[in-house]
Amino acid sequence: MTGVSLEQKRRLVTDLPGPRSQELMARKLTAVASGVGTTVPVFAARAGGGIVVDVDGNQLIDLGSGIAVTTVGASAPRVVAAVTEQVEAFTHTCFMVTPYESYVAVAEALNRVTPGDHEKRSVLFNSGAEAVENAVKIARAHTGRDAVVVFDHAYHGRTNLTMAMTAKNMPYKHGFGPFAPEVYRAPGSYPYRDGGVDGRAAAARAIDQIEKQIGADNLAALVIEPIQGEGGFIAPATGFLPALASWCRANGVVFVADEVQTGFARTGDMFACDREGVVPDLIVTAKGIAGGLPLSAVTGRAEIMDAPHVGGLGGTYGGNPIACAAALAALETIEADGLVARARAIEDRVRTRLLRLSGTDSRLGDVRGRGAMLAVELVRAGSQEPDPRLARDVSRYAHQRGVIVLTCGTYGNVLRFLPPLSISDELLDDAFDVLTAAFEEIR
Ligand code: PLZ
Repeated sequence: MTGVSLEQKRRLVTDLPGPRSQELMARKLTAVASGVGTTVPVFAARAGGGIVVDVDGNQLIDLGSGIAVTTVGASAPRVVAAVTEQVEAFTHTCFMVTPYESYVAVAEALNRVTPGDHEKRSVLFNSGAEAVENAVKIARAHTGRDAVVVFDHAYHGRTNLTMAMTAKNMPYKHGFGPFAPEVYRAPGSYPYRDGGVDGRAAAARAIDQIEKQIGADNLAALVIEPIQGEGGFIAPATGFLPALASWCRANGVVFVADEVQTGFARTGDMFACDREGVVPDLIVTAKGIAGGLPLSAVTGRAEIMDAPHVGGLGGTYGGNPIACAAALAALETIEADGLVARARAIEDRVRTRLLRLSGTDSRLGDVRGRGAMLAVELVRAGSQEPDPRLARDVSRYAHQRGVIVLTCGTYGNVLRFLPPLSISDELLDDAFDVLTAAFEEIR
């Protein structure tokens, strides 16, 4: 099912990192700005299915997908073919200069697959942060209002406006201010840590604060990740998102779903909003949209999307033809290969393993997430006190044994699992055997 020629097996032929990776890391230290960190100290040579091959010939299991990007795999056959064909035809003309069909086709596809059957328009960009910024621009143009509300534990990017929207100081914001004005933060829904407040009550709490501190009349947009990603894979209590969406509708506030991390089959639905039937006014997508090529989008109600003046939206590379070709191929792969169902099957398999572990080890405080976006929040045994050291130690243990696993969370204590949907069951089982051993050995 992977369609790639890489053998789908974990195999270590050197200690990790191997000698070639160490050499490259030494070069990185003298050539690359130190502000850019790396999670796993191996350099990639090839990747596909559920495997990353490093420059020493080690084969690692990929539970990260390059942070939820390579949902269809890192060398998905349809994506490789489409990109190759496009790169031979032309690399770039700029859609704002001489347009090309694939941009229009991606917009049509996004208008079709995103939640809601109302009339939609789309616009394409390069990164998630750039698309979030543009969603705010569009909402401001439509409403004539300035304020934007975001939530505790939110992550929306690293550009100036999106730094203001992101909650966590370190490493994203520290020393990089001043930040954009008119961004306000509201309390969200964090079932593990907010004492069992249900979704409706959590929404009422947020709405009360928004009305008192901002005023609905001043609010252009409410921007929310339907499952928070970098903040800790926090799925809000049922009812939270629908209540916020209906308050927005009643108050003329543009409801923006940031599905940069959750979109395109990742959560076991095409979009995370689909689970509760929430229809956002605007939806922001990136990451999984294009099989690893840089592409992002804002899609939404035609009357909102068409509010900015002609020429008001754009950018040199937005909707680059190679990225568009990749997106059409990635979407075809998701639909033809049944990857939404595959994400649910991965959830069953991984959740079973995590619950088995958490049943015998109280340091696994909360198992959560959906589809192939699952996580475990680590705490000190018998408490809810975050344990970022354990998250770091377990992930390092896994990295040394050839399993790429990422951490996240406001407290840095969440292990998150984002395998490509092209991964085999055998690789998942092997990876979770390694993680099980990690929890047994690390005390
Ligand atoms: N919105 C919900 O998850 C990117 C960030 C990694 P860009 N998340 C990974 C890092 O440390 O920089 C993200 C996201 C959500 C927006 C973004 C931003 O997307 O493509 O990284 O700009």
